[in-house]
Amino acid sequence: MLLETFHGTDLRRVFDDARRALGDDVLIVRSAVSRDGGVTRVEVIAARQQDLQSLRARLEPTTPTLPRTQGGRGRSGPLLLALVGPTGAGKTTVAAKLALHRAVFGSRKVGLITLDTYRVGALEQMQQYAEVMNLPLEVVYDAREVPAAMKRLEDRDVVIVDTPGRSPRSSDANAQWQSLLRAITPDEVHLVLPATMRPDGVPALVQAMAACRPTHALITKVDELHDERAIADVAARVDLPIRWIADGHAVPDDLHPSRNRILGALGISTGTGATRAA
Ligand SMILES: Nc1nc2c(ncn2[C@@H]2O[C@H](COP(=O)(O)OP(=O)(O)OP(=O)(O)O)[C@@H](O)[C@H]2O)c(=O)[nH]1
Ligand SMILES: [Mg+2]
Repeated sequence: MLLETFHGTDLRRVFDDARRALGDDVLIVRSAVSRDGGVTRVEVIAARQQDLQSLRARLEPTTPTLPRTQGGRGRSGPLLLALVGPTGAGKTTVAAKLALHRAVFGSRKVGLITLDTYRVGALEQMQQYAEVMNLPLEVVYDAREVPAAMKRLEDRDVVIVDTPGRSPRSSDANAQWQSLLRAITPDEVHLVLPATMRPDGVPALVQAMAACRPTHALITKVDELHDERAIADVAARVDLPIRWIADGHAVPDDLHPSRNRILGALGISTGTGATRAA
């Protein structure tokens, strides 16, 4: 875990325990002293400075720049941003939030593609969003349809690509939509994962989604956490840059830049913020 909690009755001793467990670069994220029935109770939450720095370095403060010609590929046209992840993680809701949020792509022209033609109701959900948002939507069933769909969306600045949830049972279904995704050649692939998942399950999920070549992670359902610090444990395990987090059903308001929210949950704002255990 990124954050370790230490308990005791003496602050100095608990600091020492933290340093012994985490090494000399330990940072005290938070400490609390309370009196309970005449007994002093100390709780110290600590992390390795190196781990916090690597997390901080992955929290991207800005939205992507949208040149008409994408770097490296020499391709002109919209930025292609795909959302992948487990079933029910919040991909479609995030697609709508990204498309609509003024702080994300501002007044840029957004288009939508869905590859989710399997689940009953999935297409209707996306069509409803597209209609309400008044945005063009392309439904792609087959890789041969990709060029024509892209042609119809070529005047867009950004195209957000929604995908079906990863089915742990049907590798055929996964292979099918993943080959459509490869035909689209997205610039960014955000792995959408719920903050409520077990942090130690994150590496296996990243591995399972490797065929989609995720470039970023996007953590949803932060509102469902009992303790918002748990977001940092999921974020620390994913080892991908994180630009946004989502914390509710409301489209588009419940979408936020990751940086202040995750560092804020850790009680760290600017600078290192935390205290070195002296
Ligand atoms: N509490 C909470 N619920 C969310 C959040 N984002 C999405 N949801 C809810 O989670 C459920 C699933 O959301 P979808 O956007 O359909 O998830 P999905 O990943 O597209 O699901 P599939 O397409 O079935 O894989 C819906 O009830 C959403 O309203 C969030 O940040 N917080
Ligand atoms: Mg969906």
